[in-house]
Amino acid sequence: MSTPSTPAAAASAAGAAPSAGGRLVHLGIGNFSRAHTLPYTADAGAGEDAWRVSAFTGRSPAIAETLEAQGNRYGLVVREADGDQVRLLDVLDEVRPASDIEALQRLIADPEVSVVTLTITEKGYAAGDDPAVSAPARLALGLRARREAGVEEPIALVSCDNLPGNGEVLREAVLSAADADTRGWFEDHVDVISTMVDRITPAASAEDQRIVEEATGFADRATVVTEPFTEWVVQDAFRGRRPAWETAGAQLVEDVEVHEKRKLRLLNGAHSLMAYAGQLAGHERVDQAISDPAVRALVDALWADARATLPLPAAELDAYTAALVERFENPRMADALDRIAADGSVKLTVRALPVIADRGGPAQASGALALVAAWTAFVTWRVATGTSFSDPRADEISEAARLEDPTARVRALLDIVIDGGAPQDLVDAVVAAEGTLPRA
Ligand code: CS2
Repeated sequence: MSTPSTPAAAASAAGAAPSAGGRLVHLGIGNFSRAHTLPYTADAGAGEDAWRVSAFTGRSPAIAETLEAQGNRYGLVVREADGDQVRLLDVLDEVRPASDIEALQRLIADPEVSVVTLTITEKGYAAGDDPAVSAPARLALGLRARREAGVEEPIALVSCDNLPGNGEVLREAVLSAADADTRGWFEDHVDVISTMVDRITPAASAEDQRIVEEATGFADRATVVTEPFTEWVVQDAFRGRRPAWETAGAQLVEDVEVHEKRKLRLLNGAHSLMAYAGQLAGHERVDQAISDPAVRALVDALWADARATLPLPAAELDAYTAALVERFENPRMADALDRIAADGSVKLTVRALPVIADRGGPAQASGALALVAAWTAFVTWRVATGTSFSDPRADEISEAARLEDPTARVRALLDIVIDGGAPQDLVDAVVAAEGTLPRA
């Protein structure tokens, strides 16, 4: 399986264009990667040019068992406005639980592996340096094994999560968990790549599994459902071999930052706003929320703020937001607001707070402010009604949300989210904005 690792081989690989097949490791296989990164890799080359994937799960190992039991193939349902396109994906060679660190080290130490893609969610980058709970820490152990094996071929770590500068965030997370020798070796051997990923991927149902079986004859227990739209903008900074993702529609660019900001502040910002304000207004799904004029007005106000922070032509932003409305309105997607509501304490710092800061403070950013207020009001409502919500800091949030005095409550909630504490003008503005949100 491996080719001999020599400096000469490394030199010829350095600066190499996308090339004939290889193996990549994926960390955090979930619905999103099965609908996005894996199809791009599957479509990047066939036959001798095919790339194969060894994947690891996130915290729950369940998907590894499900996929192994069906030969690591799975069905992808692309939900078009007027019907479904179904295809079977066969790009995975193995799927292992995250806890199988030995297998990860063996793979990363193999010179045939030159790419690691990650979909570990926003909170995965702040998981610390304990390999038992942190993917970046496990990756640091893998890189240590590669260094100790004397592999000279460059390896690229490709972040596919919704964070601005996700490559830099990944670099910091891996380096802070790595031993000193691996930190010293890193610069010459490892590329860290930022990417912007986009494809809305709601949870699939048993009915979707039936649709795959009917269309293909394959009894699938790992079906994913997604929208026709897909976008991947990848920083073009690989020294080593990689799949020719551009042949599958990805864009390789020098700088992904503006693409990341556009997507995070417009798509993901609106998503989070709908997730909180939409549920407070009595909705369960994205298409219902965007069709409610009161929620739509909030989305438009958020977009007005976000657009003012983006260095892009108005016509491009008009086209982008118009396309977003269409994507959100698609009733066939049945995308649950509660899926998007998860992990608000991490998402707000990316989707709302930087917009408020770029606008010069809450008084200049009522649209982005409403997103923060929708979150504080949402968690307060969930705690008051004894309904759980998913967040890495759910315990602290619940305690803060129980405070009776509105100013003390909002301050305590925002202090969880904002390093160094929330400024008073933001706290006061959020308390006032909570009162203006539509309620069921
Ligand atoms: C959503 C994203 O879960 C969320 O917070 O906003 O999963 C969103 O669907 C994707 O980023 C779309 O590309």
